[in-house]
Amino acid sequence: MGLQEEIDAIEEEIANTPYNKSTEAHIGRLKAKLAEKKDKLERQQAAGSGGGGGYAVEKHGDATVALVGFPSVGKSTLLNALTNAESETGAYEFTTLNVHPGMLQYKGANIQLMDVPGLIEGAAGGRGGGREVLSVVRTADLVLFLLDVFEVDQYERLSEELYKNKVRLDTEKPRISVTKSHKGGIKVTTADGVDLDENTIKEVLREYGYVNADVTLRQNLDIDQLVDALMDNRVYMPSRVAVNKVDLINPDYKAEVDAELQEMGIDPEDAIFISAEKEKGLDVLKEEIFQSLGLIRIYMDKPGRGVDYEEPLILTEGENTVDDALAKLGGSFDDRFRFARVTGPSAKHDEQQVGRDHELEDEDVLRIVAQR
Ligand SMILES: Nc1nc2c(ncn2[C@@H]2O[C@H](COP(=O)(O)OP(=O)(O)OP(=O)(O)O)[C@@H](O)[C@H]2O)c(=O)[nH]1
Ligand SMILES: [Mg+2]
Repeated sequence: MGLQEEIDAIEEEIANTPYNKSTEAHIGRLKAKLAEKKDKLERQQAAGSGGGGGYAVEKHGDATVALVGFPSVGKSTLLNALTNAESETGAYEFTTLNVHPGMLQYKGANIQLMDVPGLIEGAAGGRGGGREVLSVVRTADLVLFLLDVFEVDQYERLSEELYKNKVRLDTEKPRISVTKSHKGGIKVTTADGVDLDENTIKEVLREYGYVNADVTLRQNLDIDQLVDALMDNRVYMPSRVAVNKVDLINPDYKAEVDAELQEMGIDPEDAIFISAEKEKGLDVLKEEIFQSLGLIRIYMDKPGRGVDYEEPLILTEGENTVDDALAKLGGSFDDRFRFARVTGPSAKHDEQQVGRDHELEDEDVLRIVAQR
């Protein structure tokens, strides 16, 4: 049996096995096996097509957004409206890749937007240009779905495609720790509220070759999330939904769009309604992108030059310490650092003296005091 046939057979067996407590461990094992075989098949295809897997896309700016949508929904129009794409395109090495980048400048941050048109045509099963396009999506910090106001159900196809390609949206990486041991088999410790049977967890781990190990689950996971947690090639990132061409609808139709969004699990309040062509709603969209990326602005107080409010240092909510600021500043600050002074939202009082692990917030003013 070829690899593809094996995959088909396992998928069929999973589909035909009713899920309940007595079949849970068996399904767990099947899903673990399935994930492994799919990865193997993908690696074979990558090798066959000369792709080699490690496709590197250069990142520019403070953060990257992948713009994902069906043909003709208005991706290029939006990119041109938001960025300086036309003038910048030549500067990037995307000639062999069907990806169009542009730089959005907003609140002092440089946000790279990537128009990835080939996702739907090429992605299924990783053929054609799909894999390269997906590697671009996988390295992004945010996925922005762009939907046509008359076809918002496209969202399902798009998110399915990303899921199949190991992109996990709007969810944290599952918290689980696995430590190999020398004897005693697989020992499972679970936090309160974990529904999976110990036996299921063991079966899944055995499928991945563990014989002796200590496993701790700190949160409730289903089988798919457990498999995700054990495979190290899943990427986790936030996503937002923008609905384009709203200039074409009359106000009555909006309720219908809202209902459709709701049906797909999208709160219409969270969707961003725009017209890329008429440049409507774009200010809201920019702000939502900025917020979703968790970007924060740090105004540097430079000795003798005052506070620079024009070009803030951009950090993210996850990497927002003084240490992170030093790293981003580069140069010799790091070695010569004595302390910092902070004024603003994160400071208890103006000019608060802080150390390296102080966590900065949006619009803090930061002064580094260094040794001479
Ligand atoms: N009425 C209206 N038309 C729009 C809007 N945005 C884009 N269009 C039109 O929709 C068509 C497709 O727009 P593109 O920007 O080329 O779409 P795309 O998503 O880049 O398409 P592909 O590159 O083929 O994937 C063009 O004729 C645009 O003028 C909008 O907000 N309102
Ligand atoms: Mg286009």
